[in-house]
Amino acid sequence: MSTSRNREGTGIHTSWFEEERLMPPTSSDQVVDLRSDTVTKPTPEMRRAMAEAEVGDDVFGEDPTVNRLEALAAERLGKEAGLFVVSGTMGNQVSVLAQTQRGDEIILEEGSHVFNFEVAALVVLSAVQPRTLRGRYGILDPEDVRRALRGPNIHLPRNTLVVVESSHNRGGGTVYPPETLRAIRCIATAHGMAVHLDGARLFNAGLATGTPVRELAAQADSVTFCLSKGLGAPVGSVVVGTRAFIDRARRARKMLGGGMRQAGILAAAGLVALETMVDRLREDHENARVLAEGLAALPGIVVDLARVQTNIVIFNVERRDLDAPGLILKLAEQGIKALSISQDSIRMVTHKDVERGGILRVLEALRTILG
Ligand code: TLP
Repeated sequence: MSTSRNREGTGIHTSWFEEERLMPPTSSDQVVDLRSDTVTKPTPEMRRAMAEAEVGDDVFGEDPTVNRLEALAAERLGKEAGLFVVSGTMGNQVSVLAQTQRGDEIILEEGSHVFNFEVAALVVLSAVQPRTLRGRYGILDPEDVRRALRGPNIHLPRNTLVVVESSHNRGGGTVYPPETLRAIRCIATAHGMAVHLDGARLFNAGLATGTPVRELAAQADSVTFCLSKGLGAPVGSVVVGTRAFIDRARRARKMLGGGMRQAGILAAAGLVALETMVDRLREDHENARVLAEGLAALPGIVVDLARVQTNIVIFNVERRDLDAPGLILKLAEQGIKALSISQDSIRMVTHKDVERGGILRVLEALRTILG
């Protein structure tokens, strides 16, 4: 396995870097790239907005475009204030830093991004103890959260934070029903705990549940959402919460080296993302459904259609002659990119830069490969 290229593993299984090295070169206009919605390119309108952005030094609070983005994000999510950060990872980690003390225990789902894919930052930066619970396709049962709570006892860590993720990446893009989020919030509040919502794909979750994002956000004290995934901006995420929380998160961002200067160039694209790209996520969900239904009809492919709720499709390869990494390589020969996330499962993520025709091409290629 190549470790030098191992920059952004998305699972326990990392051989996809090796797969990618073995992939034949294809010109980019022929490629259907379903590895992630992070591969989306900025739109012409974003590039124009970036070129024309009014800027200032954001560490002095003087970048008008960043200030506008933070205010708009807070307003959309019904919170007091926002903070522009470089990534979803930074958003989650400053949120944990701002809401915990060393030695606290935080509760989160065992497949969550914060626990699995943020380079153990929880332990390194916040020095908190993660207590993982098994959810159903990533979605926690509020009763499990209640049962996991510890009482006041000198021997025990303090429970101060619950982290939920919606949509849930490793769950396969599954979303929290609003009433489940509400129940978790009630339990947390009753025990003096905060809730952080990793809403990297919060707008997907909003569409899928038919719930305004501010109602989902209302069930959390802090929320991170990404501009650079399905919404198509080149860089950035926003954290929102109370003004006091954002003040602490801003200090944490500075400590991590995330204080940016004329960041309005990036925030300008984020504003376009937030203002114009949310509703079209619907198309990504429709494409994911077409993809999943097509996959379900293929020999040796197993996909749980109930799990396909947004723009992520995770399916299993159950054949003697081919495993998931092998299938990835065969797809790559036809200019189709996806990720194997274990020896027998593959993740495909739909997004704005793959239209329906691309999805049909993937299904056609799979039909040929799988016979
Ligand atoms: N997810 C990426 C990879 O890092 C796995 C992807 O391709 O799906 N929360 C969730 C739920 C995420 O899915 C991600 C990124 C993040 C946080 C982190 O965002 P970034 O990559 O901006 O740090």
